[in-house]
Amino acid sequence: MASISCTEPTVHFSSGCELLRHYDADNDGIISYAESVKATQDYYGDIITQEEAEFVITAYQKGSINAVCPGCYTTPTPTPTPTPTPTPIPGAIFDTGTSASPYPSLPGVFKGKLTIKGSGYAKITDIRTRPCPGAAGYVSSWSIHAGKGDEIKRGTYEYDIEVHLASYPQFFHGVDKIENGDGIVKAVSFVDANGRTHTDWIPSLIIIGEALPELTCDNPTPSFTSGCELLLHYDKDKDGKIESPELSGNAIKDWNEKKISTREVYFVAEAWGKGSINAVCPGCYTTPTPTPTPTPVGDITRVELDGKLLPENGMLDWTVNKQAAVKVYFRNVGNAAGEFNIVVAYNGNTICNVRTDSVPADGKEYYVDDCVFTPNATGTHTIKATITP
Ligand SMILES: [Ca+2]
Ligand SMILES: [Ca+2]
Repeated sequence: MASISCTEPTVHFSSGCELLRHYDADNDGIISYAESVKATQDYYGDIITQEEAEFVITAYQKGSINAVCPGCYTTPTPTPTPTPTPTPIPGAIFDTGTSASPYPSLPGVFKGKLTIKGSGYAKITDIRTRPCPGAAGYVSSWSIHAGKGDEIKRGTYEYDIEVHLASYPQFFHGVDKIENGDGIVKAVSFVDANGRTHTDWIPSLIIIGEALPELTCDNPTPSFTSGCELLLHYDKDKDGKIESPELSGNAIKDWNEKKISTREVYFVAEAWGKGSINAVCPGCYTTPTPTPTPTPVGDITRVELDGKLLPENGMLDWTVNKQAAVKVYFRNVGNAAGEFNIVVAYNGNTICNVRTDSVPADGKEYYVDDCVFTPNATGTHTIKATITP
């Protein structure tokens, strides 16, 4: 087992010296009995290793920190009064502040829930941390579950964050959340570099962001040419309203997949809540002009019997026992091509029943001539042609 060195990193501290200084709670250069007991308790609480605890106990036994690590403890210079106020970090919209007892520390992955107080919207542009004394703790990468562009709505809304931390970042221990006037960060888990999960460790976090303007009906949104177009896009059934399935099944789904922004999903939700698109963007939705149902419509234009035009009243002399040809002219005056049934009858008796091929709706005249009959009586009779699709 490697022994602890005063200058090399230990499992949870940037050096053996920092380990001893951490347990010297009253900063007098001496590990008291009570301070050594705290180290033993932390070992039994799985917060530090046995080796680290033994190193602290050694300093207790030897009477001072510098007896173990020469030069580690320096008499603190008197603090000037008043205490200088910490320099605000440019762009910080929420800062957990500095941890008074930042060790024990380890690299690892922190998962938590972030709330930024106030009103309106902000874009999260960076998440940073503070290093422990003597270390270089930093954020290597971060993500926030907040839709396209990492936009958040201020207020009471919680967003899942994941922060990957390197070296020895500052931690708050034994806490489930850190809250101040700007926001709240809640602990979900911190999985350290040794694979151990802590549910009450929160790193010092600085959330950098910028305010965002509200979306409007007429100006471009992050994903659409206007707020109106955004609402029309999610009105999938084109009825001028955003129904619950259009909000949850389409807009929120797209937000989850980072296809639209938080401002956009709330804009759609506003139209859902108000019951119509035009309640949010007056005049945005217009009733679509109904497209006419495609229907073929037949129109008999004239009927010929053996090449002679049947007169208007449909009556013509004919010769008994002589086969006569019937030719029926017609047009399709509808708005869709279609086949037609043409029925020719005289005195109520069907002479023939013809099915046409598909006829284009071009209004031009077509005809059928495969209809014959043989009159069995002389005289003048009524002949009638009808057409149906
Ligand atoms: Ca002490
Ligand atoms: Ca709808």
